[in-house]
Amino acid sequence: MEDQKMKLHCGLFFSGLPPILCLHEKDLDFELVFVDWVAGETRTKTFLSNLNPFGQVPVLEDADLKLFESMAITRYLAEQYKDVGTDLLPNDPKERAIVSMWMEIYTNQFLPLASTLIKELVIKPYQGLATDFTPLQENKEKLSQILNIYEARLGESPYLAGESFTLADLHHLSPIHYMLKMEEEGVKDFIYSRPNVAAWVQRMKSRPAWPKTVVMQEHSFELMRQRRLPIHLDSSCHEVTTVAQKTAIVTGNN
Ligand SMILES: N[C@@H](CCC(=O)N[C@@H](CS)C(=O)NCC(=O)O)C(=O)O
Repeated sequence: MEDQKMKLHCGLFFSGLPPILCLHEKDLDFELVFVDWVAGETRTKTFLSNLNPFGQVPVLEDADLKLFESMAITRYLAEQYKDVGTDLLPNDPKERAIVSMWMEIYTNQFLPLASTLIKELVIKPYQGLATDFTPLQENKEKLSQILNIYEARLGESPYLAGESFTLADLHHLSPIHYMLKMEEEGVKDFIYSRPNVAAWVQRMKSRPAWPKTVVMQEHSFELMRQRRLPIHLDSSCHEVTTVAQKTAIVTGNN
């Protein structure tokens, strides 16, 4: 019988974490296929023609559906599996519009600034490239102003869109997780110096789905570091497939 388990193709760093977190919030059974995009695995002919012509992860496969773009993936999961696990999107159109608004704020205001920090201070060092400190100062000032608005908002309600945890909160946690790992002066203080923002982050990290997400990501990273690819993990972090087609993917179809 054909295996209908959902598959999430996912790599290191922040775009992959929201779909993993969403799948755990929904308590859905899935298989994680780790893709080493830093090593060019999203640029192979196979990947481009079968999964995402834009050459990026994450990509979700759910039966006949193939979906890329992390926000499209989490919105699909929230709608398709609405009655399973945590409900991440309110029914009321006005409440739902507030969630959409904060997701737009995330994409257009928060993420460009946070992702520059992550690119310069996490990804480039990981790739063995030099950090460019020039954009960081201006970036930090803008991020600080934006987070002041978050601080005020989170003084009014425990989550961005109101009383409950939604997709809007879920997406922020991933870049914030990487920011909190940075040793660069002042970055952690963006979060910790703002009591409402700090409490919000703490509330999100206390959710049972978060440690499962981090364990899965770190386990993939560890396996990748040992070069035991390809990496297929099930929802409980067990390896479900070992070795096999990596060589075919990387060399045969390049
Ligand atoms: N907007 C996309 C961004 C995806 C993205 O940037 N993915 C990175 C990994 S975090 C990637 O696959 N990079 C490979 C490349 O661009 O070559 C999303 O949210 O899914």
